[in-house]
Amino acid sequence: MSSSALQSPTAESAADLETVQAECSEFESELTAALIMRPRSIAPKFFYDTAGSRLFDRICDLPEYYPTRTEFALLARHAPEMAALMGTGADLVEFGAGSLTKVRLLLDALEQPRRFIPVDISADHLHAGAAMLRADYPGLDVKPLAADFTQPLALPPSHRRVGFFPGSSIGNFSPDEAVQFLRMAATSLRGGGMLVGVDLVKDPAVLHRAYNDSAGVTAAFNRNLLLRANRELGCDFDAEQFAHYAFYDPRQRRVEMHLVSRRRQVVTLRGQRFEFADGESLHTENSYKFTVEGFQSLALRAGFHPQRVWCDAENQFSIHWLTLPVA
Ligand code: AVJ
Repeated sequence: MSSSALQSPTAESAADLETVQAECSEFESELTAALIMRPRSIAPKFFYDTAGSRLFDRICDLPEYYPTRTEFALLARHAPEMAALMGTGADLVEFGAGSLTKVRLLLDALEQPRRFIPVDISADHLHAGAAMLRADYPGLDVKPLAADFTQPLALPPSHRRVGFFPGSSIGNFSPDEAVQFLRMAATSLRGGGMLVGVDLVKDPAVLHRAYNDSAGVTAAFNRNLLLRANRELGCDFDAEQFAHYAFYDPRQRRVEMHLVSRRRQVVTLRGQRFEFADGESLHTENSYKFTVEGFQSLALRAGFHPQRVWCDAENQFSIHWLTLPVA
């Protein structure tokens, strides 16, 4: 939340303030729960405070992190076809919009989307991106929604909506959660469809490098969760005393990220003390990888009709166009 937004309580900033406060207390209760349970784990959405969103943008530019540039190239190449399938005059809703770079390729190809509704949990980052987008697309009605897209969304009324869910963020969900999310998205997108970016199974060495970059940006992104807890909740994590550990498990088809305690240590959260044994882990993220058919069967379970899929020549990444019947 920027100070200027706090000083001018427009409807938008008042709603954001509520979101920030709700997220803050949700972070506190979820982190407390994570520290009590064994093994310890927390949802990856808590990575994305302003610092975390910035670190994620740096991940997207890393030479080892192939998903962003591969998906970007697919969008650049096929945007006209994608836009034709999405149709004209619909509201475009982006789930987990981040810095709003990829959607520009679609907006350039779409003839007059009525409205663009980027949804992101990171309010500051979202509004900064929305302001830049408005400057570049003066005719477009940009209505950012600072919200957790895993929860039901209060979207403005519309006769037809199409969704955009790039980046393989869907991989953060377990397969059952992914179906749940898709079902929820389907209720908002009836009669329309959704374009979904999905990372594919591949050589584990390539996956390993993507989550263990040599510049240490992914490690910093992972540790930012602890620094965020220090900033927002007054915790006393010594982030350097937690190792970034990321590996691909081919049996579950997922990359797991952990923060592993380098020694026995005690941390405090709102006066409660929690001990980490030497080598004890806090599991911070799963990033599932899919086959094209595997993703299509999840989409089918949620009521979507897989219509078209685009993959790069090396089959690293896929983008799926899924449609929804009216009723
Ligand atoms: C935003 C969930 C798609 O899983 O690749 C990147 C997040 N984590 N590097 C991913 C992430 C570590 C990213 N997603």
